[in-house]
Amino acid sequence: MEDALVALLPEAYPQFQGGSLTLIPFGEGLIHQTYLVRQGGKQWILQGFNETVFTYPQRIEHNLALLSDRVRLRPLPFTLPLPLSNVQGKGLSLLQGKKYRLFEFVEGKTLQGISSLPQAKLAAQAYGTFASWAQELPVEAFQETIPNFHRLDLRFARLQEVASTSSKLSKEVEGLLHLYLEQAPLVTWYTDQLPILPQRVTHNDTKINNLIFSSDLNRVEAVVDLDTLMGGYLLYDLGDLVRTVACSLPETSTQWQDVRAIPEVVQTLILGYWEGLSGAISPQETASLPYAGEVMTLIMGLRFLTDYLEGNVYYRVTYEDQNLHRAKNQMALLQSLQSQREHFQHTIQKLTPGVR
Ligand code: GN1
Ligand code: MG
Repeated sequence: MEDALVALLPEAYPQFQGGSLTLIPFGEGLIHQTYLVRQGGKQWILQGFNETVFTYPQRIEHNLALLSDRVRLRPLPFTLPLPLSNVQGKGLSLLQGKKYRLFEFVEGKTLQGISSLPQAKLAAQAYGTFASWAQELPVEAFQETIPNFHRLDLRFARLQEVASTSSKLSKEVEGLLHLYLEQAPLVTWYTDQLPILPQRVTHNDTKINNLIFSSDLNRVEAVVDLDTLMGGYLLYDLGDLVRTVACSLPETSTQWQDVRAIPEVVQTLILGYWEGLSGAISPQETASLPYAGEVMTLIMGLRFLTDYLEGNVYYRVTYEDQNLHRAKNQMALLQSLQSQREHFQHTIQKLTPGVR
C-alpha cells in the first residue's frame, strides 16, 4: 500500500518530480496516520487524514485560511505548518480513495515528555504566546471542526449513557467507572464556568508532542496539529499541557501506582503559560487555571473509557484493553492533581494578588 502511495504522490504534488521517494511511519499521533517522505536531501510530512474523526474537512480548511491570513499580517515567533497545495491548488489530495495532506518538514526535535523544567517553561510560553496572539482572531468566524470536542459535561453524560447500555462489566471496569462518575462535582464546576469564561481561539490539542523544538531544545520552532483549532477556553490549552507534561509517566504507562502530577512542573507550566499570555487574560480565566489540568485529564479519561466500552472505535489501540488502561492512567493523574489543587490555586494567587 505504501508502494502505491509512493507512485501516486508525484501526480498530486509537483515538488516530487524525479528521484525515488521513501515513506517512513512517523510520530505518535492517535488519529491521523503520519509519514516522513524523503526524496534526495529533502523531507516532508505526509498525513493520512482521518475522515472518521474529522467529518468536516472543509471547516478545517476554512479555519486554517483565517489563520494563515493572520500569520501573514502578524507573524509569530514560531511557524504554524499548513497543508501544502496540490496540483489542483487544494490542501487535501485523494490518493487510492483516501485523503492525504502534505506539509513542509520542520527541522528539530519532538518530545514525548520533558527532561528538564526549562523545557516545560518553553512549551508553556509557546502555547501562551499563541493564545495571546490568537486573541485578535474573530472567534465567531471559526467553525467547530469536531462539535463539542472539549465539552466536559457532554463527555460525562456520554460515558453514563454508554455504560448504562453495556452488558455485564467486570469488577475492574465497574470500579473505574464508579471513580469517573464520582467526578460529577468537577463537571458542575465546569458548567458553572461556561457563562463566565470568554470564548477565544484555542489550539485544543496542546500535548508536548505537538511542538517542534530546535535541535538544542532552546526554542520552539513550530506548533503543529492545528485541526482542532477553534473556539475554546484558555483552560483547555493549559490543561492538556499539564496533563501531558506534568505527569510522572506517559499516558500509555500501566504503572498506575507511580502515575502522579509533579507539582514543580505544574507550577512551571502555569508560570510559563502566564508569561506567554503577557496580560491577555481576564480575572475569571485566571481563576479557572488551577482546574485546567483536572478538566482535561477528566475529559481524556472519560473519552478513553467510553471508547473502551464502545469497542475501541475511536482511538488507535495496539491491544484490546489499551483504552481501559489509558483511562486508569488518567484517573490516577486526576486524583493526584486533585490532591494538590490548593497548591496550584496558591501559585495563581501569588501571580495575581486580589484575584480569587
Ligand atoms: C488525539 O492524534 P493525537 O494524538 O494528536 C486526540 C486528542 C487526545 C489525544 C490523546 C482529534 O490526539 O484529543 O488528547 O489523542 N485528538 C482527537 O493522546 O481526538
Ligand atoms: Mg498530535
